[in-house]
Amino acid sequence: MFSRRNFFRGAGALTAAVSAASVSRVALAALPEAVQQTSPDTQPPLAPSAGRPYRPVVTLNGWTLPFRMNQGVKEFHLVAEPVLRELAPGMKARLWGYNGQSPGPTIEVVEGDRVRIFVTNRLPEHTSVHWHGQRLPNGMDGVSGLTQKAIQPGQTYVYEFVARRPGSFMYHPHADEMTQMAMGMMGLWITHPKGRHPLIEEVDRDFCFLLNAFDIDPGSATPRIMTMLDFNLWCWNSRVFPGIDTLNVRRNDKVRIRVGNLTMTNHPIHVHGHEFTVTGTDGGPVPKTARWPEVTTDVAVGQMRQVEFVADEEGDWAFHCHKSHHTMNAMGHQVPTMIGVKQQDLAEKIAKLVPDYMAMGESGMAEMGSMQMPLPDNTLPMMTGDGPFGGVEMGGMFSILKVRKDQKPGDYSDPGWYRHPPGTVAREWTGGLPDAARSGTPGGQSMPRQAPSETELRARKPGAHGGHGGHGEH
Ligand SMILES: [Cu+2]
Repeated sequence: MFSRRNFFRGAGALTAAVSAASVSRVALAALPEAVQQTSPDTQPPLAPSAGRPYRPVVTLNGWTLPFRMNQGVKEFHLVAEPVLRELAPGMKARLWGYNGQSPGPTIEVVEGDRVRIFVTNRLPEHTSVHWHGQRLPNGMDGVSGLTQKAIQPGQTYVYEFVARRPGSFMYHPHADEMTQMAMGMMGLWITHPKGRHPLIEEVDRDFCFLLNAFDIDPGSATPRIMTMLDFNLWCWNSRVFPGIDTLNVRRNDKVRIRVGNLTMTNHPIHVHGHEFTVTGTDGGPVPKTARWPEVTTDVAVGQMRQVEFVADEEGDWAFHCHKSHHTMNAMGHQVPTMIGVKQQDLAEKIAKLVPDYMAMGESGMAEMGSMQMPLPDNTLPMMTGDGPFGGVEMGGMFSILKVRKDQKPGDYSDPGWYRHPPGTVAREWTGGLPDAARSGTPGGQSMPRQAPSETELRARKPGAHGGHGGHGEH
């Protein structure tokens, strides 16, 4: 929950050290409170304390920054600082973020609001904040060197503009971006419409999260910032499965999910059991004539996608990035394909040299999800997670949409696993099996071959006994 400690009370040394900086002590005393968040759990929606009403969003494994109203202006206080973030139980990372977490808190305002954001820099290097997607005066755009001086360590800068367009936006540094975004500095910004909007529907549940990625060697805690593509932790809001909270909704709820991508590659975001439409981007609402149904939408780098659907099918529906390597945690790469390779003799020989050596991958990688291999401290298994029917064998960008008829309106708590009605779960077939149908012609219709080739490949089929389906090696 929030920690309402006075940020400057615990930082006397820092305040003294920066007394010569650009903001005087009197001005500091007038700053809005820098609320800190100490938990990586999804916080409940934060109803607005003043100003025009709106239905607040829920940030997955995140929270919304409280504001204070000062003579009609909504004031926020962001503190850029090093943070310790739990990526999933069992692994913490040394990141940079805002107000105690990476990503920083979500900022929620209403179309037409005048907004003032104080940004205090507690990083070891300069920074700035760019308000991605906003219409604003050029000097408030946050590009250090181009539109403002960089915010030096210890300094506080103030940004002020009117939130002109409703929609889904982001914020992130525009100073030493490669380092600061690779370290986790980013956040969401939601501008709610000020009244009924022809292209923005009211919804029952409004979720949001950012796609981000880290490269952290197993056993270490600080991201490698020079990595360009080969990240090993694919995150939603700096969390990986099974650390990502589930999206819990009531059946027939109208659901909106806003996703922003601040990684270095695209992510096709996919939901099971429902179709959605993309109703908006960071460029604004999509005209109704330009919407079509999808079950996957690609979120490219630097984009936001806002999808909507009616959650009318009860169950536990997988919700994930469709790049299979992005639903893996560390160790998912640089492992040779061993499918079909008999490793037993080899493993015994290697074990004499490397006592912990395990042969793996002979029949696919699924065994990785269940094996209890010795792991270095502070890392996660490549794939993991236990569902009601066994191992889920996932990691990274994976969560679950839980649709329940008895989920209370406004209740975001986890209802547990879905209880399937009798007869509605796929099951083993135990009756007789017909022989598999085979083509009677030796080589296609247009060009029959003259004789079977000597180098014909055989399929290895484990467990194909009793002649069903044709064993490949008789
Ligand atoms: Cu992905």
